[in-house]
Amino acid sequence: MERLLYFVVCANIWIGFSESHQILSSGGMKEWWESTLIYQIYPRSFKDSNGDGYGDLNGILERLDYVKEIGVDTIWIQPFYKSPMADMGYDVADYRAVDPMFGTMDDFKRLLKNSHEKGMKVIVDFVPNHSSDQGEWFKLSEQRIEPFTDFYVWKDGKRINETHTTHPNNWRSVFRGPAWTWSEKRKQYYFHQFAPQQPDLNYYNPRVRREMEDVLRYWLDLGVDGFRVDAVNHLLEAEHYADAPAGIKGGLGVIEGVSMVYMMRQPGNLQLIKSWRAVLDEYVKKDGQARVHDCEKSVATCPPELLADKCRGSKAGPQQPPQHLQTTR
Ligand SMILES: [Ca+2]
Ligand SMILES: [Ca+2]
Repeated sequence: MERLLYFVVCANIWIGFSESHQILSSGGMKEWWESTLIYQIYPRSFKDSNGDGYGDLNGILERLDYVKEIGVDTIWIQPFYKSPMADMGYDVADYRAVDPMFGTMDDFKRLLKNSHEKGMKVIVDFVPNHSSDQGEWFKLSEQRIEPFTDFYVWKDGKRINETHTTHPNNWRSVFRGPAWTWSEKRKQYYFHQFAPQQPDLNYYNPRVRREMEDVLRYWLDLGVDGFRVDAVNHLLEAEHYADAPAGIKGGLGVIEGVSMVYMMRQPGNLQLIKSWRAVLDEYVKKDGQARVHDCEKSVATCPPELLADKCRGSKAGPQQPPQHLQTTR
């Protein structure tokens, strides 16, 4: 999640093939996402419709004709979910709710309907690695209330003498500092790849996997045309949680002198991505309408198996190539 300092604009032509495309399209015709022009919208700064100083969903609706007019046929809307905005909305407190800053669920439905009536597609962000620490899931997990007790990555502190404990290991956050924050309430540390306000979900817990698949179904049922999946390199962590080795200063995947080798590019990430692709394919099989599944990752840190599985060689992984976000600053 190289922080998205670019607020709007990032149009990309995506090209790729998918298994579902090969099964469902006929006569060699391309699916919409194979040649569509996508316009990225950070809603908070795009267009303010009610004068409160913040862009919103109705602002996007007001400018839809303009977006269409410049030749765009797909919009990708960055997170508009309920969030305390510790990380520009990439700290989601409720995966099924619109933040009041951006409007209401009815506003989103109206925007989606109008987009479709204009022949446009709508892609939304899916932020699976972490939620907000202000969401219900984390609050319940912190209190050890089932089934949320193990929804996040909780560890005891490492004892350093009879009286003191410290972080469970030496892992560093992408945003710098320890990747662990103490919860006085639970008397344990929780893990966060990014900000302390963004606790990582525990993907070794099958309930978490099922819940996040249902989040995808929720938006697919509303009618979205696909997802841009955030921070896929960070989904799973090495299950041994051992101290990471030192890294070369300034080297790739090294933060504050510590290698990210146990925090990124874990083999299981691809299986998670494939499981989400399978959810999209459930819908493709139902109605024959293709959906897009695009994973954020940089080429530099992309797991080799993802690179091999993207695009033309794709069988069940992401449909889109990873390079598009390389255009960001
Ligand atoms: Ca507004
Ligand atoms: Ca993670």
